[in-house]
Amino acid sequence: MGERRDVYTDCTLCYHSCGCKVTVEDGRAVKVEGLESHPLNSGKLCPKGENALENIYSPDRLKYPLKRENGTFKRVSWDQALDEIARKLSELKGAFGPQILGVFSGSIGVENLEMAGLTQRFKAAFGSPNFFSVESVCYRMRIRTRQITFGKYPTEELDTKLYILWGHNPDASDFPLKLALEENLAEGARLVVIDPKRIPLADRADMYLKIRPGTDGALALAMINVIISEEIYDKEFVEKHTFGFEKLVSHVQRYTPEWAEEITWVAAEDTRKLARLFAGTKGASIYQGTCTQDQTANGTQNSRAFAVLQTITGNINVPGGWVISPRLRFGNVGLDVEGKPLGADQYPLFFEVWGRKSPYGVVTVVPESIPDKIKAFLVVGGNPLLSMPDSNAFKEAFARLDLLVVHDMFMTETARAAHYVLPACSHLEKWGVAYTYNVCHCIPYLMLRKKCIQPLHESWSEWKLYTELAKRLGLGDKFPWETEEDLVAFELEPSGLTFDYLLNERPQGDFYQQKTYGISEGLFRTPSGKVEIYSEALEKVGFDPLPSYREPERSPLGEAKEFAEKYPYILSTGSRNYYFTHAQHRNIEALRKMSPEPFAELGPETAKKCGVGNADVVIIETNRGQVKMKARVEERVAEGVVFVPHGWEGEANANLLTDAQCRECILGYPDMKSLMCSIRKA
Ligand SMILES: Nc1nc2c(c(=O)[nH]1)N[C@H]1C(S)=C(S)[C@@H](COP(=O)(O)OP(=O)(O)OC[C@H]3O[C@@H](n4cnc5c(=O)[nH]c(N)nc54)[C@H](O)[C@@H]3O)O[C@H]1N2
Ligand SMILES: Nc1nc2c(c(=O)[nH]1)N[C@H]1C(S)=C(S)[C@@H](COP(=O)(O)OP(=O)(O)OC[C@H]3O[C@@H](n4cnc5c(=O)[nH]c(N)nc54)[C@H](O)[C@@H]3O)O[C@H]1N2
Ligand code: SF4
Ligand SMILES: [Mo]
Repeated sequence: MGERRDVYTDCTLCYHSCGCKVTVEDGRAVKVEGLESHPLNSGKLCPKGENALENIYSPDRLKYPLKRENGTFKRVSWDQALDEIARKLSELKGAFGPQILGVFSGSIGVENLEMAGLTQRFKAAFGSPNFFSVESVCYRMRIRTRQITFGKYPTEELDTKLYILWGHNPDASDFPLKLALEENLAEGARLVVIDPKRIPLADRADMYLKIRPGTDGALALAMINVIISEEIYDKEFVEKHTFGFEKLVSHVQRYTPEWAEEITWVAAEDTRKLARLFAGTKGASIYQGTCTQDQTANGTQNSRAFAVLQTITGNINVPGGWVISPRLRFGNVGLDVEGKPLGADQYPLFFEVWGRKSPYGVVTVVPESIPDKIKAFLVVGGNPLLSMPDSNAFKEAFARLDLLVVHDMFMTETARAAHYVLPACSHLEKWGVAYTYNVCHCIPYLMLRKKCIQPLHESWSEWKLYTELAKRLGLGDKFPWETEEDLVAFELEPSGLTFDYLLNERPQGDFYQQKTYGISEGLFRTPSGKVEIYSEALEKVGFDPLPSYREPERSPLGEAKEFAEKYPYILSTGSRNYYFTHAQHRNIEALRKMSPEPFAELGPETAKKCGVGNADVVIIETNRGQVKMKARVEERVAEGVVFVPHGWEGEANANLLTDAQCRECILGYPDMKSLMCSIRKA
């Protein structure tokens, strides 16, 4: 028998980065298990993680670079592909300037220093500010909102006394939280679910509130109203640590629970009850959907209202509340570049607050920017033709590109539209940094992502791709790392944890800092030094400085009356599927068996009204397009609402229904949770 060893590393089949142990035999990974000592997953893996090897050794992996010629792909060498890509990029840069390059990395690149960081670096080295990613459809909205409120970025912890799942279903989407919830519920933690679908966790909740999609802000405002009018807020915290509370007091007078009931479908008495429960619990947290609230018309203001609720109940920097995690400093892989990314002028707060800039452009403006402003597009680890809103608009726009390059492990819908498709290494085939500080519930933990096996086929890591491409563009000096290990050592340097230490002494990873609770001097890095209940940052860009409510643009109560006649049902897309990450993993047989096909879900009365029976094939239509899939008549779903899952290809692609023009007004995020549709039997 040859060499057999166990390697401690992380799973990156979604962004959670659970710890795992990979057994490697004769250079082949043969087993993946959960890593017992990892604080996120304590030895367990979700079904995706358990089946990781089927993904890595899939026969469908891209094996070598491909070039599209006359509508078909032919095999080319890496040298040929990169030479030609570099030539085209140089030509376009010479003729139109460097900003015509757009780059994109997807959710697998969020927090991934090597993928998103190097992608960011590459476009800056080239001279373009146009870095797009899932950041402008997902999660950054809450980071931004908490930054303008707290000057920092507090997050919920895994353990708390009161979980308020507000459009968040950890059973499907948040494995670490699912594990923690199980434990804490058994020990008496309380649970509230606010969701238009009675998710299974709601059956075990103290309260379940069936809310109309897109109206969460109204409920949150009514809760603030109750907490203030019944004077059950944390007076000491408010007095010492907040700015603008008096203005909030008069502002929320009109947002009574009765006002909210008409909008949200939540009974006024339930709103009062929840407000009292929340205000009466020290160590309570709102777990807002990771993207749910972001993808509604009132997204930024919803996040603001949640931040204010945490604040006035004194649930900031207490165990079980929202906690400011110590920041880990990494070597800056990104680079500064002149100019603003597309979308920064329309949505200035997304780009900058108090001089602190972010490198991201707003992805909803991409379709309208091609070909005048963007002529070449590089996708590294994403599938925008399926995942971004309005697939038809993206498809038509991508067809106008002079150059589309995709680096992926598989032939995705986006790859099929590309001029060049380049094979990517999986996470087991390259070095990296795995850390869990923000999306992962405030755990300051870091580990080395190890290269467990050699790259399969002709796949390359992001480091190799960018280094080789940069050389051909005369930008080699911007990618100075001789090896992937050098790059990772550079990233780690400011953290004080070295590559060798994490490889040899703490292969299972290490806490990089202690969390501290309580409010210390200078904690809130806002202009007032306090929690800004009243936000001048918002006021400055023309929006309500206090949390407010806006009806969804596509709404039965809104202005679009004739719209509502044609599309009478509320459409929510993209509730997560436990077995897949977005469009990925459909090729893993064990997972596909668990979820063989997509279903549109609707309540029994709604189904009856539109003549749809269980398992009928239906057509769901919006102003942007239609999809076809089977219906599941499900009494857990609020009547009047249709749920369509995302990530399925072809005629079941949910983003044929979404609309890149239907955007949240402050940060430009697409509405994917409260649109309007019709549904009929096919
Ligand atoms: N309608 C609707 N649409 C949605 C959503 C919704 O709720 N509703 N949710 C949105 C959200 S929140 C998000 S975050 C986005 C996600 O959008 P994307 O991130 O674009 O979606 P994925 O399908 O995960 O695409 C990731 C791609 O990266 C590839 N990949 C995996 N590992 C590697 C690697 O190491 N290197 C490289 N180069 N490639 C790799 C995978 O094969 C896959 O093709 O989808 C959005 N789309
Ligand atoms: N298995 C798996 N896990 C994933 C992913 C995946 O693709 N697969 N994707 C990852 C990514 S990138 C993200 S962003 C997260 C997404 O994570 P979340 O955004 O938290 O999404 P879900 O957990 O599916 O929960 C969404 C819930 O919100 C409800 N909902 C829909 N519209 C509304 C509304 O308007 N208001 C309220 N209150 N509720 C509403 C739905 O019924 C559903 O139960 O998941 C991550 N985890
Ligand atoms: S939740 Fe599942 S897919 Fe995501 S990192 Fe953990 S084991 Fe992997
Ligand atoms: Mo996301």
